[in-house]
Amino acid sequence: VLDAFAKVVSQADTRGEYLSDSQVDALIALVKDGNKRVDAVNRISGNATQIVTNAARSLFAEQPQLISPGGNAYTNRRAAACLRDLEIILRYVTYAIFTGDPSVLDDRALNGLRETYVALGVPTASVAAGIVKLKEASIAIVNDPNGITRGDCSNLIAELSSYFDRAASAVS
Ligand code: PEB
Repeated sequence: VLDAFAKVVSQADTRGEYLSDSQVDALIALVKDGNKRVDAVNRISGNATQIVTNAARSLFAEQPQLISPGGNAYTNRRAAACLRDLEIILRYVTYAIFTGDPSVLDDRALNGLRETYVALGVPTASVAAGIVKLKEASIAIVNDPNGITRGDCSNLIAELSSYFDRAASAVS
């Protein structure tokens, strides 16, 4: 599990070199925009229940076979497991956007997740569709212009998207 700083140090040490100017510049940019990152984390964390519930509701509306008899989210127990899984993914994405590095997401959540779903008979394409819904809802909340100083968040949003995409492609 690395953050953006630890990763650069580890890479430089592997080469036995000092940090390069471009590496330092990238980290300075990350510090300068750090408040945006923390705001994004706070907004997602503070609205996590809503993000997860709406993503699941929308997934089940589009794929009603999931909650019909024989479906993988049929019975309250399985529907609850599904909501819980989406919440876990969302939580690890907030860690990744906070640290500016996906390794915590990769190591603690995505590693082996696809194999777990295949073994459980959970339809992986449906999980991926659920993650895309988490992404859309999270971006809408992070980009909400109300109650925040406006600024250019395009890089941050692109990075945030990449973590959801990474999760979706890891399971599908
Ligand atoms: C991953 N999910 C499930 C299980 C595990 C995970 C390990 C089996 C154990 C259990 O049921 O609790 N756990 C989860 C995760 C991490 C972890 C992400 C990361 C650190 O430790 N079913 C659907 C939807 C989808 C879904 C498509 C989007 O139809 C999920 C939600 N996951 C789902 C369901 C189960 C499950 C388990 C329904 C229960 C399956 C079953 O018991 O038959």
